[in-house]
Amino acid sequence: MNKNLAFRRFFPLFFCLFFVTAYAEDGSRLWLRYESDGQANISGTFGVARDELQTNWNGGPVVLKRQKGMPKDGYKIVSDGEQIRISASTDAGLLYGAYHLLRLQGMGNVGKSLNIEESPMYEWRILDHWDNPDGTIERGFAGHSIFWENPCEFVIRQYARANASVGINGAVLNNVNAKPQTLDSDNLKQVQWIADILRPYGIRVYLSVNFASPIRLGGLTTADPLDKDVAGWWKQKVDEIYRLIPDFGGFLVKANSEGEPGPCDYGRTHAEGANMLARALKPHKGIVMWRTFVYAPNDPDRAKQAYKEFQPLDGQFLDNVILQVKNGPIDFQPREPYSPLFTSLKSTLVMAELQVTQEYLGAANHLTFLAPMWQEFFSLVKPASLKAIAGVANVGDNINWCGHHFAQANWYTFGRLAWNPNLTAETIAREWLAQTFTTDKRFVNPMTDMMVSSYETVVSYMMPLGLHHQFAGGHHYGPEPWYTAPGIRSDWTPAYYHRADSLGLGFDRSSRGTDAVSQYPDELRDQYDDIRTCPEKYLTWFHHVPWDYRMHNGRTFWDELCHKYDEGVHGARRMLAIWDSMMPYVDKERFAEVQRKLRIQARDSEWWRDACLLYFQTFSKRPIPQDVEHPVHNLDEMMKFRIHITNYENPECGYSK
Ligand code: GCV
Repeated sequence: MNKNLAFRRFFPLFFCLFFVTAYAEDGSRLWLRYESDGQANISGTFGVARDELQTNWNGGPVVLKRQKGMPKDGYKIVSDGEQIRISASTDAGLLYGAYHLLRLQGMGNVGKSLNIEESPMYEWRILDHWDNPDGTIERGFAGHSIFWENPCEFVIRQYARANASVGINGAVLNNVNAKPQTLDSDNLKQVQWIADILRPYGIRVYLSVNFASPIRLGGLTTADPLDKDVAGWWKQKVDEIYRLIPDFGGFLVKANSEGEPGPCDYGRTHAEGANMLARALKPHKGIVMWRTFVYAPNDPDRAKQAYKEFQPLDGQFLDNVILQVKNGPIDFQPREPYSPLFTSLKSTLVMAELQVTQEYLGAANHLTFLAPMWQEFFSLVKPASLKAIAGVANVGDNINWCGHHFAQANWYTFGRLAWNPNLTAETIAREWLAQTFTTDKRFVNPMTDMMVSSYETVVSYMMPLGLHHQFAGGHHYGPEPWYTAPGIRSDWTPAYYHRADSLGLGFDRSSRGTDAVSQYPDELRDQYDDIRTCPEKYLTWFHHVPWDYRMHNGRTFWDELCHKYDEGVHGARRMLAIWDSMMPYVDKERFAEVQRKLRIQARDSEWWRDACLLYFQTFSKRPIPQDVEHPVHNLDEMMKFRIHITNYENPECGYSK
């Protein structure tokens, strides 16, 4: 058992013995840091909502009551100054109402009279865990899985509370790169055990499935979705699951992508594959979330491939299939325009897949608050056009759950936005800061600004002006714009994306290039197609930009690129400086841990700037402008710089030349 998990497993014991009056501020309580004497006067419906309030509410009497006719998961909170009434038509609604009240308490903001009515934008608000059966987590930066290999009931219950407190109501328990053993009868018993813990918190479980399971688990000779035996095998498997877990949510499928099996192996379409599973799930009200993250070589531009594969299938999916589309057309890059599938699938249910874990945004070392990124997405993809929301989780068995205290904010944000995508980044940051640290304005105000600007800072020092996929080979943490390897597919190398040459930088996806712009609605197509109207944040995404191209601010493109990188570095240092000045308001454990990470981030930002600018300078052959800080490394040094992939948590020990 690893150290973290051992601690967690025995945490309740430690808690009772040592920490009744005071305990280390290790982040394990997340934003649920209620302080109460447990003497609240709570009446009405029994259940978790009542327990939560009984234990954690500090105010006057609260009555919980069932009321018919309210929207699913919705609630009302009304108070006349004497008594607070929470009403909802379901237990889950009452629980969400209870957490709303506790949130107000945590923010020091309950007020005398309340009149609140809420219901979620989406019926499905799901965390996808990329957890493997051996307990490792793909792209996880916070230790091991809380579900597989020595799971602990106490931890899973705390996880459920955290999710319910922000309205998350589903969890896919395993990696989309799914092993057939997921559906093994023994494994399903463990899934049942987890489902039983999560259920009282309104959370349903889902599984990622391997499309070749009928062969690899069931002993059939084919997994062809049109084969009767194959469909029969899935039906039996689904029936077995529902006997154990009557409210099982359904399947998530990664098919014909990055080597995973799928219907195309048998000459069938994604729709035929998804519908076969959907038929098995339908009698139980289960759903299929079918991912569109495919990049088959049907077009030389990877950004166009998923659209070309799925758009022609629009209208062919059954009504319990939801296509799960990553926010951008490539792969969770620091900044991408939205995937054009969102605006082109008119007769198919679609959900957005966001990445909470910071695979491409500094892992658990960089403070990157993701709310502004997701807001940017929602500014173009209308929330109402989506059926559901999924987020790739950043949760592991690390004592602070996410590896970085501020990465907890992204988990929190995912839930809050899945409930209400119109919330602003500022509102969410304020809520989270006040509940997680202190309500003191001298802390909350500067830290809100810092969090909200962190995303732009990170994009600036990593990949400004539309750059994407400039990561090192073997991991997605540091820069290696020069990276290549013998025999590697070209779209796994940075040069495929940056296309630097003596003329300029960027991928020409305009109508003169790959014409990816034509996958967008006319108005956006025209805007992106013209280098003068294309938003500068997407410039090298859509255009091969001449080094001397004049930017809106009058600088040449090369000079602007240098300025952007430099702004990023200065932004990272400013974050450290702001945090340093927060010392009076933060406990010393979390202060020191965040400070250590912000120092890593500031150093990494220089690494990004120096590596990228020095490398691109070999093409631009232009001087770095005098008014920006000049690289402090040499390119040949940068090219020898390596980080051991196992050492993200402590990269300064992992660096080698
Ligand atoms: C789960 C990217 C990641 C992979 C991930 C894949 C996906 O390629 O690097 O780790 O696999 O996306 O979303 O399926």
